[in-house]
Amino acid sequence: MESTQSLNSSLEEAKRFIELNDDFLVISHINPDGDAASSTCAMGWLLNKLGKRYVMANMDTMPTRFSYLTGIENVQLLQGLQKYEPFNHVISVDCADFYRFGELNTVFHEQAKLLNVDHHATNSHFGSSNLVDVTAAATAQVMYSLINYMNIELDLDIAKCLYTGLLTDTGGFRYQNTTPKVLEIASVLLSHGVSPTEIARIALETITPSHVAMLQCSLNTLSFHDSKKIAWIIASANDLMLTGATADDLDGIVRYPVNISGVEVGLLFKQLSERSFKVSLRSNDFVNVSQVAALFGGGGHIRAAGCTVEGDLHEVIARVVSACEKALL
Ligand SMILES: [Mn+2]
Repeated sequence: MESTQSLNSSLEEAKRFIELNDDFLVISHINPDGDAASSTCAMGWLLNKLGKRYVMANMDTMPTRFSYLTGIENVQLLQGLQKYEPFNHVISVDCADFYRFGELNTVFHEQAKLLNVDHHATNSHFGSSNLVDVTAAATAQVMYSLINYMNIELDLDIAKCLYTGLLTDTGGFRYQNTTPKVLEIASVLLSHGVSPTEIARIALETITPSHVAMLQCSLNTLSFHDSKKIAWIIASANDLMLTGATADDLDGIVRYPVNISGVEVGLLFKQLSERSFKVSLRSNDFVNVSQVAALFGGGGHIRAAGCTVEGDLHEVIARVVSACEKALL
């Protein structure tokens, strides 16, 4: 969003989309994270306040850690949508493009109108209406603006929801997107009775037994480049199977190599099949890991990126580490 004026006109557009229609389908991206879960529930909460009929859905089950979010138990999977008529009015939250919500588009009416509510800089404005604020740290922040704009009073349920989205998308108010505005909103949410300790513990700190088991296995594989500026760990298919770790359980494991003092680039090699590895790349101060990932057909952000590389494990490691080594020069 370039200016306050265009943000206001998008807010007005979103308000009209909601007020003038009914029977909405509210969706978010595959593998939902804290912001996706929070903004889905926040949109449901808002529609409920306005007396609208709606169905919330996602391709994947909502992470169990977010079970305290208002209405999350009502988020349906694709198969649960078969009993409804195709949806004429869809609201997507936290999706940068039309493909992020997976096959949920199979339940859209062919003339369906879509309201796209998001904060990603890469958002393609794929909706028939778009409320995209790229200055917002989270879609939860965009939802806060919309709820305010529509003059709906906050309660503890929605405050917990929005706080969760802000907290998770800012990495616990630590990332660069932790703006004065984010902390102002967080302050308002706290004044509605949100417990910061409780939400931080559930949303950020609690780890699953599978996560710990996987961490144990992968730390055994910790290796360094001669310079000690690149460090990596491996999540082998065998360890993934033995520990039962899901993608969610692997979350954050790549922070271990990059958090070691003196290390600039941290890598996680997750084995997808015999000769295919998903590589997560993280950096601290100067290496643009999205450029390194792009060399292998991947992408992402300057400090966090990913790519998939085919080959024998040792050859894959050698190729990626050598690309990182060049980026260090
Ligand atoms: Mn987000």
